[in-house]
Formats: sequence, structure tokens, C-alpha cells
Amino acid sequence: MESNSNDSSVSFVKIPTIKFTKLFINGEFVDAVSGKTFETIDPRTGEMIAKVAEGDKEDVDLAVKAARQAFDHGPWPRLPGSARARIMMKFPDLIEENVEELAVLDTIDAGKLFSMGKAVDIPFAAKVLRYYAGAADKIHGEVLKMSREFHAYTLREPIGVAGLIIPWNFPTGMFMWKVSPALAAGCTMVVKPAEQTPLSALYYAHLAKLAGIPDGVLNVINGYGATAGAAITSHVDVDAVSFTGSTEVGRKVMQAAATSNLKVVSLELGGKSPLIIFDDADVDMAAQLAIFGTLFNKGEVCVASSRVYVQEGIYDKLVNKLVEKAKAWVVGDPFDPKVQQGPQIDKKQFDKILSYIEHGKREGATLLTGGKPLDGKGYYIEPTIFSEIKEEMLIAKDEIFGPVLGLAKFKTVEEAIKRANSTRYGLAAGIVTKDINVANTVSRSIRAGNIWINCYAALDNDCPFGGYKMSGFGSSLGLEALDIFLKVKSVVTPLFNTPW
Ligand code: TXE
Repeated sequence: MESNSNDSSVSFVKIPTIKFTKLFINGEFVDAVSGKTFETIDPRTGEMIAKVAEGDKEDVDLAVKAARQAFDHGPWPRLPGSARARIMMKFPDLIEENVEELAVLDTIDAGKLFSMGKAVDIPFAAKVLRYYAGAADKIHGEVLKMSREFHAYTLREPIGVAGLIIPWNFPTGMFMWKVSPALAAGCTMVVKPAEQTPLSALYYAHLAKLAGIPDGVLNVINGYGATAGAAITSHVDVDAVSFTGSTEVGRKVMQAAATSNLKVVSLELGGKSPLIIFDDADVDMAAQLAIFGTLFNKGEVCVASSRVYVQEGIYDKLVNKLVEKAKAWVVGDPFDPKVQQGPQIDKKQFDKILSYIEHGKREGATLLTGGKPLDGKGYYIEPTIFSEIKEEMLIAKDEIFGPVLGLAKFKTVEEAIKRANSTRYGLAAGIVTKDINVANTVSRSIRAGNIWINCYAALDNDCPFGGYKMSGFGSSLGLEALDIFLKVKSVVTPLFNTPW
């Protein structure tokens, strides 16, 4: 690592006063019924940023009641799609006006790079909102050709109240990936941000109100998973839950849905995504993709390319390049424009990552670089590369969710496919080759929802994003993301005055 610095005494940006720390129910910021609060922590220092209202079951009940009322009696689901679109279109304009402040919130709350938040995360969130605003008046059913003399058609109606449970790694992105299609579909919603990162979600709630989204349509309940989160997933008046988080909690979400009201569920869970680099790859470009794919957002990315398979002919050259790049990777204060990697989200994830690194050493993988935390305050970890990983090792099986890359050498295309597929996850995979036949064969053989050829983590509004196997089901982004928020209804009537 080049000039690593986690000296938080250097100030790059003025931190504004935190404006929103309560729950947002029925268009108002309110305290929790219990009056309880919890601390949201700055991972750069481990110190408190603000005390935030801690929602629990009673608050979820109030939020669901407001959302139910707004759905059953309010204008939002009844507005023509074009009218919803006009209101939705004001929301991203307000986001862009406040981009600096929103980026600060995600940096202090999640340790994300400020420059990235400003240039990528927040503009992308605005773009996603505009994309779904554009879709709001294009949601329609079909005219059906019945085998008898009937006129039949389908309607696609909003499902009702949606529970949106989001993680901490992309507080802005995950919020908007879920809220935007739910709004476009005409649903009302209760959002639960991760307990680590409530601040930007509350700011977005405020902007949604300014944009003219009616009270009760978008409610935000901060709180813990086992209390506020579980109250949403088991609520009988919530019609759908869209969840992004761990596979372990994904199971609980399904169980709660099954034992409450059989609500519809979509799950975007973890991953252990392979990046396969073939002999004909450009070494520098392949190494860059592997470094970006693994270290981007400090490795706290569900599609992180944490298993890198390299063909034997290029292996040595690529390993040298990777180590060189990892050593030059700058870790430090995420407000510093030179820095490429900020702190891990919290002490729990920090300890988890370091414990996986210890496992890797004990399991016999070779530590090529990194492996240690930085000295001083905050949850910073060196970019870490292991070689000689084997699929049965814990570091090759489990999602580490940190800046840890595992390398392995392979000989043939068949071997690469087999090893890439030897995981319980199936979120993403990358392929680096100039050979179109190899690229086609591998992309069709990998059981994963997102395949990137000669690129990595190339996301866009239009491109559905979701998992195979234990990475979950249901899509974010693309028109497919609307599906969980819509129900299909068939309407049938005799064509002529045929007696029934
Ligand atoms: O996740 P949780 P954690 C993976 C990653 C990470 C691990 C643990 O490997 O190291 O999960 O992270 C809410 N009912 N991912 O513990 O607990 C919780 O409050 C309802 C991958 O933070 O799954 C938060 O809002 N909700 C992932 C959200 O679930 C519950 C992103 C995610 O938290 C709940 C994050 C419950 N019983 C972690 N328990 C990705 N796919 O990108 C918790 N929650």
C-alpha cells in the first residue's frame, strides 16, 4: 500500500450538522414509541456520529398502518402512471441539488469514498429513479386470445404495501434500487435501512416529501434486524418483502413470510464470485479488473471477485502484477481524494475479515501481501492476496466481504468452469479472454445471475441484477425489478351476448 493514512485529524470536507435522526412515518419525522435511540458510528474513528431513533415492532405497526391507509385510500396507486412519473422525476433533481451532503452522509456512516459517492453512487441513484419514473406509465397487461368467445385481458396492479430491507454496503444504491420500482409500480412502502447506515435513507425520505410523494407512501424505520426488520417480515399487512443482506437472514425472511401471510419475497444475498482469466488476456487489464473487482468499496460488495482463477501460462506474470497493484493501492481516510479504500463498516465486519485471514493462513493458502489492519483508529485493513486457494478452504467457500482476494491456477476451460461453479452461491462471474468461443462457452456454463466478459461489475439501470442458487431470487434493476411489486389479474367477459 502506498501512502496509507488513516489520520482523521486531517480535514478534507466540512461535515454538516446531521439534520434527520428520527423515524419517518406518514410524512413526519417522529421519535420511536419507546423513546429509544441507538448510536450510529463513524468507521473512520469508531466514534459516534449521532443518536438515531430506534424503531421496533410498535413503530413498524404505525408505519405499516400509514402505508396501508395510503395504499387502500390514498392517491398514489390510483394515479395514472404518467402522474406518478411526474412526481418521481422531481425526486432525482432534489438528490442532485444535495449530492455533496448526501455523499458526506454515506462517507461518515459507511466509510465509502467521498469522491465515489459524489461521482458514482448518488448520480446512479438519481438515474435509477428516472429510469423507473419512465417505466411508471408503461406498466400494462395483455389482451389474451381465449379458445372460446371471450374477451380476456390481464391487469398488472400494485401488490400493496412493500417492506424494503436494505444493507449497509451501498446505503444510497440499495435504497434507490428498491424504492424506485416500488414507487413506479404504485406501491406504498416501509423501508428499513441497516442499523449501521440510517442517515442517508432519512435524508432521502425528506427529499421524497419535498418532491411531492404523498404522506404514507414512503416510510422509514431505523432499527435493528431482529426487532424492526423481523416485525416487517412477519407483518400480516405487508404484501411483499424485498431483502438484500446475508444468506442466513434471507432464510429467516422466507420463514417469517411463510408463517405470517405468505407474502411475496425477493432475496439478494451474498456471493463468492469467480473471475476467470485466460492465457490470452492482457495482463495489465486483467490485473486491473481483479483488483477493482475485489477491492472496490473495500471488498464490501456482494459481487466481489473474491476467487480469481488464472490459467497456467499467464499465472506468474499476473500474480506479480496483482501484488504490485495491491501494494500501490491507497488505504485511508475516505474523504482524501487520493485514497482508494476506506474503513470497513464496523468492528464486527473488521474482526470477521481478520479472522478469515487467519483461517486462510492456517488452511495452507499462501499470503502474498497484506493481511493486517492499519495502525491507529478506525477499521482499516490492508489489501490482502492469498494464492493456492482450494475450493474446500473456508476462505474460498465463504463470503468474506472485505479486501481479500484468493488466487488459484487452472489448466483447461473445463477445469475453470468446474471450479468456478463449485460454490453454493451464484451471483456473478467475470471472464477475461479474447476468444469469443471461450467467452460464450464459459458464460453459458456458469450458474450465476450476472456475467461480465472483459469488464467487471458493469451495472446499469436496464440490466437485471439477481442471483442463482443461494445468492437468492428475484431481480433488481431492469424492468424485471418491477415484477415483485406487481400482481397479475385476469379479467374475462363473454364477447357477444352469449348466455353463460
Ligand atoms: O447482514 P444482515 P450483516 C453479507 C456479508 C456480511 C454478512 C453479515 O457477507 O459479512 O452478510 O452482514 C436486516 N429480519 N452481506 O450482519 O444481518 C439488517 O438489520 C429482518 C451481503 O450486516 O443480513 C439489515 O438491514 N431483517 C449483503 C439487513 O438485514 C433483518 C449486504 C442486512 O443485514 C434480520 C450485507 C431479521 N431477522 C451483508 N436480521 C449483500 N447481498 O450485498 C437482520 N436484518
